[in-house]
Amino acid sequence: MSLFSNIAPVRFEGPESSSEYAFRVYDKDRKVLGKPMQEWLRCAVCYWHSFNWPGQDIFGAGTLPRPWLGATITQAMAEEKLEAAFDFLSRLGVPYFTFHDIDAMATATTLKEHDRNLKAIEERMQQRMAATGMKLLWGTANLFSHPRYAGGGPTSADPQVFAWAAAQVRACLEATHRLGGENYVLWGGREGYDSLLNTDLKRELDHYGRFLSLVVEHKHRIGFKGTILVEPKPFEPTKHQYDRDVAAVYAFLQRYGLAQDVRVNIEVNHATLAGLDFEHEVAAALAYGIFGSIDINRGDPRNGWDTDQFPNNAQELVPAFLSLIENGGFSTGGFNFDAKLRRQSVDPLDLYVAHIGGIDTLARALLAAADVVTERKLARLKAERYQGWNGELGQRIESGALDLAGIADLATAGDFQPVSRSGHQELAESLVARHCRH
Ligand code: XUL
Ligand code: CO
Repeated sequence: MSLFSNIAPVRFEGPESSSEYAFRVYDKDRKVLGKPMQEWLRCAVCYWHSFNWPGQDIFGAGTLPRPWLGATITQAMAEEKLEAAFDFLSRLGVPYFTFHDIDAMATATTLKEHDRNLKAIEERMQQRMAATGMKLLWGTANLFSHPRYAGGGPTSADPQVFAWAAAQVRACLEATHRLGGENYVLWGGREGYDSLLNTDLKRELDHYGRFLSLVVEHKHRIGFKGTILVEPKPFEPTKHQYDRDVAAVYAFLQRYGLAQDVRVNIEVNHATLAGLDFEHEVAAALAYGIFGSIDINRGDPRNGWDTDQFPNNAQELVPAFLSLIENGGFSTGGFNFDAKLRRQSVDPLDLYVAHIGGIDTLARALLAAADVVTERKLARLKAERYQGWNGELGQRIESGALDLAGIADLATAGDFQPVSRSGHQELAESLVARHCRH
């Protein structure tokens, strides 16, 4: 029995269901474009917001009943939390979860204690995973909450802090590996600055590059086959985060020779905060060859901070789903609900309602995108728009057969007068909107 036991396992009941504790659209085995929904979505519940956050904000204390939390977490409290978490996960019926080292383990003050406590909870986790069939989408080390990380971890001005971060990541990467995790995430929590006046930007970037190279090296040394993911975010908590968006991360990875080894975990609201569309970040990551995974929590369009809300607008997710489908889905990634309840959502069942609504939203977006793809009109519209590039001129330019002067001479000699053609944006938007009916 746990706080989350007061509910039967959540099932698919279809759109006519009158229950708030059933899926209306998400039918895990239903085939969509040849693949079960569960495999398209690969949903994960995050440990931190769901089980390790009592609902405090910068103005007030925790509001949510989370009896296993306190200023210091003992092993017994960590185990109670684990039991409650796995009770929730197995009743919800998603295949994956995600965690930070310190979300799950007993509080530690030294590195020796840290390793010991992480190992102790890892063993319990392993047992619960075996018993429930739950899998780990990714693990990550928290390098931002403790005061030692106030100036960052790998980008700290103090090499001892860098070393602490290295020790935490080694332990968590190895634990993730033993738990069969499919990815390992590094969110640059405080890797950035509040003022350039006291910051050696070049040196910090070099340290960050060094750190990431060490992580990749260690991954290969221990035989971890999962993907290393960096999670872009433009600001908050720092004024400027080095991993500000997918393009910045790609430039960084190129600069430090890591573009083959590291991919991105894109979060919807981090894109919004960066002034970008979520679908832009997905499309850019795919174009650069670094698409990895998604944190599917949204922001509030009128708030400039990270509200971490559950998604509930399927239509606005369809463009990203179109890219995802074109990519054939995720490889090791998935949709992680890095989302939290509102502070007044004190009913333990609210956590179910939030995830059920979010998962159904993803299922709706998937079905709508699949309909758009099946109809093929949008694909034709795009293909026709670029058809000139399949002709002789386009092919000679794309293949590199012509230099700048060659192209200029052709244009001049041929007296090129390009004809205006419609981009059909309104039609493209209608083609998406009309399928949002699931
Ligand atoms: C913070 C955030 C993190 C990462 C994991 O904005 O998204 O929860 O996903 O550290
Ligand atoms: Co996140």
